[in-house]
Amino acid sequence: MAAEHLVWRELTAEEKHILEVGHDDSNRNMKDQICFEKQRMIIPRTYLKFMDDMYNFPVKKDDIWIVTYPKCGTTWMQETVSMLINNVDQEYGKLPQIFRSPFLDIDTLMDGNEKGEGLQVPEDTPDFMKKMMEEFSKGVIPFARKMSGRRVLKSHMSFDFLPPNLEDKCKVVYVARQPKDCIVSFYHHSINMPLHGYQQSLSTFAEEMMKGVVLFGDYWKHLESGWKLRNHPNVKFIWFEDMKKDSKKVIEELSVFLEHPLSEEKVDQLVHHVSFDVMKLNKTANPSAMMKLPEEKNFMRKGQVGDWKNYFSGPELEKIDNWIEENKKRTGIQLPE
Ligand code: PPS
Repeated sequence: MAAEHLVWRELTAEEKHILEVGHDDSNRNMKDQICFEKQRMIIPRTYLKFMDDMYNFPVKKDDIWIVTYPKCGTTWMQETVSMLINNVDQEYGKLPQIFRSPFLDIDTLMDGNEKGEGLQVPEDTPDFMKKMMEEFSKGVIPFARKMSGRRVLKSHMSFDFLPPNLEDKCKVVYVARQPKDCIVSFYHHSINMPLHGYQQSLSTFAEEMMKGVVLFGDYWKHLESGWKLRNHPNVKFIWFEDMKKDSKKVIEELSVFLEHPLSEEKVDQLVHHVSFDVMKLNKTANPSAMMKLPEEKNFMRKGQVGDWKNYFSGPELEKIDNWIEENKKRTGIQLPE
């Protein structure tokens, strides 16, 4: 089945310019992007190769899809869910998270990336994992299709791009984060990750977020696609901020939602396992290890609520706040306190 509702256009001269000057040459996919206007999705052209396979991905009833706009708590949720449904088994947790919970869009970002930077297998990797990596490198979608057991799949694409009526077919967890922290986190990710090669200031990045001219497009369009489904019985809509406030409560709710009961002891173990400091040191859960990132570029940066206060003030803050207010009014979305 072709994804006929997914109509794309070339970027305008202004959009092209933003991406062209915004990125160095470390990943040409960041400069060569297209726009799906209706969804306000901006994505490397390479997505066109994977679009139909993604849309037609065979969903299983016991799948769990984690759908998020970037930097909203995806990795944290992937670790939580994949360990929850495996009874917080530490042996299972030794498998790198990318194998336990593959990122279905990763080939779009990496495809044809000549420098090949990104995921690297450490020398001491056991043979069975090298084999998994080999399979993974051939294509994440085929890899995910072949996964056995209950699958935990991650995507940053909004719902129009995912298998149709996904929420009727399996469980979906949508994680959202308030926009100012998302901007700050996304900016740092974009300058720190070799796959991105962003080279402008935070102020410029914030402007681009407000225009929706960043990888994975418009924050609000994406959030709206999850917000609309928040009352669906197969969808769990979770704020990053609520995970911070009471991670135990969220885990208990997830355990009910995913129909996977955990003892009180296991819940406590999981709360500990996914706490920021523990996850930061966990080489299989923190993507920094596989990317061989130096400490100052750690993927697990701060993990805080309200970090934006260290970056935005004055007229810039006013502009961002106006953007937020307008979009809240337009969409009816209620952000967390
Ligand atoms: S990505 O690259 O889009 O998948 O990033 P994503 O995982 O969605 O978001 C990364 C941010 O989440 C923070 N994080 C956590 N915060 C608190 N506790 C835990 N366990 C945790 N794990 C990840 C991570 O630090 C990024 O946020 P910032 O604000 O940049 O620190």
